[in-house]
Amino acid sequence: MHLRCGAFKLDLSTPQVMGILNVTPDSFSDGGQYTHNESAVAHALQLIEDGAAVLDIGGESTRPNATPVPLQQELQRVIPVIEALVARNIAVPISIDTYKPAVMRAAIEAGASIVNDVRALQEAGAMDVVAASNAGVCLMHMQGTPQTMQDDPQYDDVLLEVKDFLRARRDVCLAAGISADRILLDPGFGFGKTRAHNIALARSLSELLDLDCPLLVGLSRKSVLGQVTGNDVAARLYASVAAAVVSAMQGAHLLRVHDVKATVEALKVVTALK
Ligand code: 7PM
Repeated sequence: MHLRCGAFKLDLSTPQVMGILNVTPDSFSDGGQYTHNESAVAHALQLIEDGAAVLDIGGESTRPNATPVPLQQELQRVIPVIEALVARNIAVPISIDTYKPAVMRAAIEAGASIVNDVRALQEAGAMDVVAASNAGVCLMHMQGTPQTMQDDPQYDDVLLEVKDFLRARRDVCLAAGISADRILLDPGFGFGKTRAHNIALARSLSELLDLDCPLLVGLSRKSVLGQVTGNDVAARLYASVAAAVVSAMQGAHLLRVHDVKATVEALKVVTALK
């Protein structure tokens, strides 16, 4: 099992980690663009040293409840960081977390190798941008929109609905000429799902392997882990590592996490004991 993405062929025969690169503007300082870029690059190099196989960089626009980030601001936040990392010849692919085709195009042009799209390329023009490139793509399931999705999510059968959606989006990609080995599928934990929905999905994750694409799982620090442990977001490390281990044991190929070092170490045990 592998993912073709840009110039990379990512080996997913053992579970790997996608490190979440922090490019959130620091509310305590006003360091400007240069400080922003410098600290993002330093964080990225640390994530690689910690064992990340992919870096995921996002300008915040895909976050639940986020106030929409204007296009120019999103571009200004992420593109210089991608350029700086590519200039350093880093050994891992860069993923761009966006649903906006213009950001996808600029990021790929700057050297990003994967498009991580919480809207699964449903935005007008997004499919064409990825199809015209050799980038990989992560198709994520979401019910509703980030602004309202947690209001009252409802499913008859959450696994079936997520699986049908991911199959349909995968098939649209295949028809557009994006081969299956460029596609990651992601059930989208926390995106229009209650605690019960998230737990039902996590329990039956392996069912999604039927779709014949590698699976990406993002449970790191998510609210379902807060509901289970009673811990706030700053104290969800152990729960996040446990969730990554359980997901990997169910067949997840790529774990999107904040705490790369701890997760990579835990996944080594999963790999050794499998
Ligand atoms: C606040 C709440 C801030 C939630 C950030 C988040 C995923 C993703 C995100 C995921 C993929 C987070 C989320 N989650 N992309 N982007 N899969 N593919 O915890 O689960 O980072 S945003």
